[in-house]
Amino acid sequence: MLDTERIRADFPILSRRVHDKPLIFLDSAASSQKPRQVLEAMDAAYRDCYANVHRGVYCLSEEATRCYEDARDKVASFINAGAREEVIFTRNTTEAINLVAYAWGRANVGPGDRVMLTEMEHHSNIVPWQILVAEKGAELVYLPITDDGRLQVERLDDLLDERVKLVAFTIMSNVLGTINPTEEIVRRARAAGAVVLLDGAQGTPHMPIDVQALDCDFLAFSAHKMCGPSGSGVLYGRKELLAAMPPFLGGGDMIRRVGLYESTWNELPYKFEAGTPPIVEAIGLGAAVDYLQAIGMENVLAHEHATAAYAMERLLAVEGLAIAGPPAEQRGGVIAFTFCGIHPHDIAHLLDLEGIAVRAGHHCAQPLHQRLGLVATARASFYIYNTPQEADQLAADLEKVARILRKA
Ligand code: 7TS
Repeated sequence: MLDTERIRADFPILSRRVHDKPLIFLDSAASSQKPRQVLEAMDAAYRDCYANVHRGVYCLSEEATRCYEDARDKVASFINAGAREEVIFTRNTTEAINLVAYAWGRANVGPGDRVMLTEMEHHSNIVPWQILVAEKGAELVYLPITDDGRLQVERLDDLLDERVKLVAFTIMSNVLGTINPTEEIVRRARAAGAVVLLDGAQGTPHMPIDVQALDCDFLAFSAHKMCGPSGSGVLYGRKELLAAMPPFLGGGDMIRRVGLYESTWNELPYKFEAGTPPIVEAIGLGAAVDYLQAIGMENVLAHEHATAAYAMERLLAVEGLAIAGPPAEQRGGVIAFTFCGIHPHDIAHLLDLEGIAVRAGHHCAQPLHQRLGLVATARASFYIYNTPQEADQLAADLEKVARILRKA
């Protein structure tokens, strides 16, 4: 089990008050808070060794380049990439998925081809593929979910035929909390000849990820959901695929030679890192990886299973509350719910007055909400710094919300 008290002490923001109540932060699925180790690493990078990377022959630029490239090594080891050049720094998950949709998709998807997604995807793993298939005369197919929010894996055999060129799906749902049987789906998709992209925006912060064991072709994730800064994300790609892909964005650093009418491309990973990268943000991601690895990703996952199970039990005891998604054993620390027909924005607003931050809305998963017959949900998401007492407080304050609205 995690030493939550010690972890909490690393996060300066957790000691502040909101509306004169202690902050209870339950929106880490949107973006996590940052430990002082990450803040200090970024502060030190700006104070002590800041310069642009890959350009200078002077000391500061060489130091900054070393720190930036060290961060790449840390990320490569965190996801067990086979080679450091398979790790490309992007701005976030969304940009990483778009990189694949534009660079790989435009070269490999044609008329009549299919891209397979699932009904539980975030808009970031839907819209880039809609743009691609519209441009190419290809089509989208969706692996359906069950009413309790699990993928209907048994439908894969019907859907995976030779037209499916890519299967792109999330490791963990940002609404249902469902942890998908990722390894099995990757194996079956690849056996059917498809390339596989994993949306790791929710999976990577919460569980051990080994891209070689998963045998995926691409993995996209964001630093800001895993204790790192905003403005930094990662695309992992299998070397052979990345090497064969044309560039995504053109500009400085991604070229080998530029003529007036044509150019040639830099080697991996720089071919996909056009322009000045988010240097200090990548260094911050490296520090976040160190921080999470010191805790141990197995421990992070165990803490989430336990916290989600406890929070679900407490919330289900609140009259009129219904939780979307599967039982606790099959999910991470994300709990989306409806409550007594109260609009989720009202729930979030009234909880905010008690110092509790939850998200309300469709959580960038409108097709999923439509499938579930819901317009919106309130969502509490738990991370390494959340405690069972915070789940107790959430349940107690929801009861208070119901009392206030009943009187109104
Ligand atoms: N994929 C999933 C599964 C996500 O949960 C998110 C962000 C993204 C992709 C996009 O990540 P970004 O860093 O590029 O924005 N999810 C959420 C959320 O649930 N609430 O706010 C952002």
